[in-house]
Amino acid sequence: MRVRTALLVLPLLLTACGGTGELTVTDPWVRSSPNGMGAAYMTITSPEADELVAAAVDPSVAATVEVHEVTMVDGAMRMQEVAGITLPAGETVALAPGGYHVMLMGMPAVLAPGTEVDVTLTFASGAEVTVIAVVREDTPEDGMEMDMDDDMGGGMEG
Ligand SMILES: [Cu+2]
Repeated sequence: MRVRTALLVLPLLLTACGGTGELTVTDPWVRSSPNGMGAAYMTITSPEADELVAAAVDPSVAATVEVHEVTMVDGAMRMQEVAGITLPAGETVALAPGGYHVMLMGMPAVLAPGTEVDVTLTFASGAEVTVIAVVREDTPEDGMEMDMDDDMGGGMEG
């Protein structure tokens, strides 16, 4: 007696997980200092080459929001506004203390650790992403005590 074995081959349904992935922002957090300044940090991965060009928060959190980088000038840490943060395709770019950050200025109140802040990020591609960043304990020793590159004295809005 012959046993016939029918081998059923199920075609694998490949899910569309290649192609255009999504821009992802992970681990967003905020530092809030008693001097009315703070910063938002996160890591960003863009599937295609893009650039973070602007950020925004509610005016009750900070009057002014800029995209900054920290540079060393004559051994001293300085920070300055940048036109944008380049995001090479598929690479993870970190905004972290001592490097790129979303600068928060003119903060009317120090935010307590655990406070959630909506941070809206605008990219050169036109994409806009809002993330919820959580305020962490302020740790002054890792880099907020810096000279501003240009004169901030007169221009602060109150
Ligand atoms: Cu800054």
